[in-house]
Amino acid sequence: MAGTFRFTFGPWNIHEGADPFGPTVRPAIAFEKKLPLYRELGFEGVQFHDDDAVPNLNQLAPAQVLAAAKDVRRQLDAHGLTAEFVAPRLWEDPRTIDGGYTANDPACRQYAIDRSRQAVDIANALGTKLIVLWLAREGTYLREAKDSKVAVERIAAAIDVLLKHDPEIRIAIEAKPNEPMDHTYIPTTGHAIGLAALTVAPERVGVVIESAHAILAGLDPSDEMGYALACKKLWSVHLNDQNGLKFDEDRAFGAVDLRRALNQVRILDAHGYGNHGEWVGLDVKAIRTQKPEAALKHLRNSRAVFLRLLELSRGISQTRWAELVADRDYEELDMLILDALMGAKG
Ligand code: 3MF
Ligand code: MG
Repeated sequence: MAGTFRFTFGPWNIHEGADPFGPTVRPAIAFEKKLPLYRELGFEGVQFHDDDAVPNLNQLAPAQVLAAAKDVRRQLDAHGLTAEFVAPRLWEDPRTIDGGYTANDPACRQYAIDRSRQAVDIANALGTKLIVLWLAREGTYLREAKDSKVAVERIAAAIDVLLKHDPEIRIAIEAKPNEPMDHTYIPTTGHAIGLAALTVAPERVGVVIESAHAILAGLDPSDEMGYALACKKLWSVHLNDQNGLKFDEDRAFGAVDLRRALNQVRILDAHGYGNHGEWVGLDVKAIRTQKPEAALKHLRNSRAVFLRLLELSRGISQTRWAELVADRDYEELDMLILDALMGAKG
């Protein structure tokens, strides 16, 4: 069963270019100015952090937060856009400096839980039932600073609070092995799916897989996707690319390794990804050298590469492929794939 592909990105993917060693290099674009760009670029859905939808939400009363979120919903409707998910931003507030759900200070853990509960309310106002948890600071710089068993139990307990807060929401965990922390407690898809089993409603806890995060864990993103598909847990993807084990680059999809990108497209298409409403998220950033007027090309290119690889993948002779597998001639299969990637010989 072939897949159905509709695309999303988050407002943070139109980015001013700051990095840990230098300030912004492009002017900020207001959220209202970003929205019309989505359709122009071929995207139909928007991913949100809670404060992408409601800036400064910690300073607002709950009723004001909901009113602001409802206003964003009206803007989405006006542009023919859908909210894909809401993710609580649990890594910027001073109270999350030692982690959110795993912070050693109980008052800080409570802040993280309260803020996440509010993200669920924002998701409802935006019309989505999907919550994403990127567990950014749930880990350590110093192994001895936390107890890893207790930490995992605390993450599961926090997820339980959210699952009980709204019996209809589903939670997708976005695993990442490092950055900003040295090590995280939920580094891979397998860890995330294991964590689901510790919660009160495992069937409502799944994953979003980011290509770069899998690569940073030394894993192949398409195999991570296959694992999640086998477990019926692949509820979103964050496609991008990454040049080896260094900082999280969020390069355009396919920019580093086209074959690795092809295999991600192929596994999604082979198993009907998107036929139950799953979106293709592109978590990509323009490289810092890009001038302001040319700083959307990473989004355009990532989507275009996905669609070209889809066409390419579907064009490879399945008969020939099956013959080569049956014959265990993987060298010839290697060439079949490389030939497809290099285009027809002139
Ligand atoms: C970090 C990420 C995050 C998440 C986002 C939504 C800021 O490496 O990928 O982007 O994707 O928080 O879950
Ligand atoms: Mg991501």
